[in-house]
Amino acid sequence: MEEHTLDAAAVLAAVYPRVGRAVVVGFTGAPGAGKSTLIAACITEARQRGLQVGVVAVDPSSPLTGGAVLGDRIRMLAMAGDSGVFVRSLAARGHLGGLSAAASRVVDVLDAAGKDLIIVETVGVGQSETEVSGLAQLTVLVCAPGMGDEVQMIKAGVLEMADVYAVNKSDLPGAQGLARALQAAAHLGNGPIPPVIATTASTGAGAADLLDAVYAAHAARVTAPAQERMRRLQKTLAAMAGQVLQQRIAALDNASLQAIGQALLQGQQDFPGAVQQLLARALEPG
Ligand SMILES: Nc1nc2c(ncn2[C@@H]2O[C@H](COP(=O)(O)OP(=O)(O)OP(=O)(O)O)[C@@H](O)[C@H]2O)c(=O)[nH]1
Ligand SMILES: [Mg+2]
Repeated sequence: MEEHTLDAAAVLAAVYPRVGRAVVVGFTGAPGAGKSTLIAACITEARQRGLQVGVVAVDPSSPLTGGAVLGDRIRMLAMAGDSGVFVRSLAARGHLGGLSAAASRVVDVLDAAGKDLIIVETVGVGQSETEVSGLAQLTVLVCAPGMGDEVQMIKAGVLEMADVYAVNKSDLPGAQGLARALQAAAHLGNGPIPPVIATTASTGAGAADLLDAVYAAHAARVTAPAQERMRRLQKTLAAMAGQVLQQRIAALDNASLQAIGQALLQGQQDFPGAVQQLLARALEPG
């Protein structure tokens, strides 16, 4: 297991000199908001602009759906034989740490392989998604009317995390009201004010505007490839180290765990001390 993680690291060493050129954008938002459909519309638009596209779909919530999170439309695009589109879907098979390590490796490899635009789809608006979407340079928050989750998102701090807001399903009632609410909320953060883009993913309307907004937000950042490479290298290293640590902890023998637990229960050890001890045990050379 650990060898597997570190084998992947050897592959990455070869690709890293070429990482940092792609625009990496995360699409996040509540289940059913239309992320996959919107990504498909953006792929079509990006291909018309001559861009090579990679998509990584991540489902941290469910080991059961497998790759089902990925919209059929995206899959159809990929299977239509367009070699300019590469799609990879990742589901939570074990720990989240493993998932974000796997996702960051796929993004790095796609970048090194020359994809111009890499889109990462994550479901939901919680902590785990923030971790995964941290791989991206930019985040598009996909909202849709009638889901009643605007207020919840503001609470969760997700609005502040996004660089562009897409009001999808603009063909449905309530879309204009939602756009106004988002425009008002956009002014609350300290950074640049995210633009609010109306889209109807099912027809492709607004996809060109959304892509323009993504590229404009990216241009405003002006990160040199070398800087971006270093940022991503740090993310990938931290994710891999986290994965190795989780594997080591899972592999600890019951006796040592029991000894640490006993010491804690008998008051010979406090919690921070017990955690330190467990970490030290996990990191002992095998
Ligand atoms: N009316 C309308 N329906 C849409 C639009 N975009 C997507 N849908 C529909 O909304 C449903 C959910 O779309 P998805 O693209 O699967 O949404 P998602 O956010 O990727 O969903 P999860 O991956 O499950 O979180 C599908 O039935 C789509 O056909 C739109 O612009 N208008
Ligand atoms: Mg989806």
